[in-house]
Amino acid sequence: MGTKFPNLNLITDSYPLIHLIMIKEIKIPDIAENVETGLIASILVSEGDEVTTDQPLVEVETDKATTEIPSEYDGVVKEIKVKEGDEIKVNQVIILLETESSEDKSNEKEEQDEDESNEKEEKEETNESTSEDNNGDKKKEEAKTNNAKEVIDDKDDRNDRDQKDEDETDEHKHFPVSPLAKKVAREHKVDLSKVKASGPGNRISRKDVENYIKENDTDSIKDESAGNKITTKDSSTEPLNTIGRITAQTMSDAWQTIPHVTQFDEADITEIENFRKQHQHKIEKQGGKLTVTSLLLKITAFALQKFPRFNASLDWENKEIVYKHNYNIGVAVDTSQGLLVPVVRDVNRKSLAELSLELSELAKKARDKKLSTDEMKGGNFTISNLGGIGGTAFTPIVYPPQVAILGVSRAKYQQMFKDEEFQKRLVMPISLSYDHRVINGADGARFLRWICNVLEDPYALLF
Ligand code: CAO
Repeated sequence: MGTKFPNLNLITDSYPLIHLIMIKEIKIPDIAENVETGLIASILVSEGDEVTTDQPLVEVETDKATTEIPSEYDGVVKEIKVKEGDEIKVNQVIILLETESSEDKSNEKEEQDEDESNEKEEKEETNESTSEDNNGDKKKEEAKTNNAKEVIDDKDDRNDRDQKDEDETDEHKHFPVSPLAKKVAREHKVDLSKVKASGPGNRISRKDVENYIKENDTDSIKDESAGNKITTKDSSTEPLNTIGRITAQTMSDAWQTIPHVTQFDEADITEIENFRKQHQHKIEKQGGKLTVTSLLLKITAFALQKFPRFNASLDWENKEIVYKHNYNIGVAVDTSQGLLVPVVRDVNRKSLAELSLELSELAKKARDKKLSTDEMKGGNFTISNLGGIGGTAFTPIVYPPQVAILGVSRAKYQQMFKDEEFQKRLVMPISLSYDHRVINGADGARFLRWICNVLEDPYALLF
């Protein structure tokens, strides 16, 4: 990996290659299967830092994991082309690293000797040039002197850099410091000379700096257990993770572009709950769980076939409604990382048992951060069931380019007047948010009532 731009310092006939600096590109590698993008979670080095092969340069966060991107070379960080929070793609160049060619490295001593002898030669030649008045020779000498000057300039550059490095090393002369520790120390204005090192070779690690901050009760601490949470006396901040950012962006776009209406209804699910309990063990034997959500998946697929406008998207540019001919339904899953919406494909073609197993698997995968991007693509409609948590009603936001979403709240036993008497019935509140550009109120109410009717009396499906 890495394209080379030779940065010529001196190549002439009379002077051998003295110092060849290469610029290497550090790119985002293939992080994981199906992962094309991520976020720069943190930058672990600064421009001008000297780095070694395998030293972590940046931390990249994807919806699956946080990964360190190591350096592939020894060198000096010339340019950092990204900043924390930037979205990056596989193969994107993130850092330019200045490296010396390998011959130079192995011949460092030789190079030093060469430098010295060049200087000597330069001196001799300059002396000689004063005694010679031959024009041709003079030109040659001038050329040599210019070349020699390049050597000196180059050496000066290096000396400058070496001096700068030395200053930095000087600062931490007796205590080597990891780049991450430097970064945290910089952020919290910690004097590294006061930090006790615990790493091998007395190296100060990030943990050492954080321990120092905690012990000394400085006004802010970085709490690793809570991600990158920064707590001060008065407030705390935590950068959004990838899922958080994507969700925030999607929700904000949806809220700004889709005129939402939410319709509420409730379904008496007493009978279907009895059915669920009766057949639960069959699905459990196969490793899945027959739940309200899997029943709703099946019923919703029927509803989408009956009401095709809900299985569509709006092509606003061409002022068209695009009807989908497959029945792929997303299910909102609450995970420790945030909201994920895996998609169950071809729901209409699958049995209730298959759907229950698939939903259990997808929800587990989502919580284990094992979902692929493909498994979250292509949904035409979404179900969000918050009933396992609680609540009486809510207004879910439509997930673009879809046009509607079902919100399910907690079923509760209620007294209901039915068949000329009060009965104890299990009643589940359901809401439907829809894009009012595509769906009108009457259609919304009809769609939701149809689902409630089927939940109340699944035999209605036979008609
Ligand atoms: N009313 C009452 N109880 C309900 C219920 C409801 N609407 N929905 C689920 N439950 C019960 C289940 O019966 C189960 O009870 P038992 O443990 O006694 O069997 C319990 O709650 C947990 O259900 P579950 O989560 O195992 O199964 P599920 O298929 O119903 O839900 C899933 C799966 C993935 C939808 C759910 O786990 C989840 O993550 N929900 C959160 C969705 C979310 O975050 N939405 C917000 C998105 S923003 O719009």
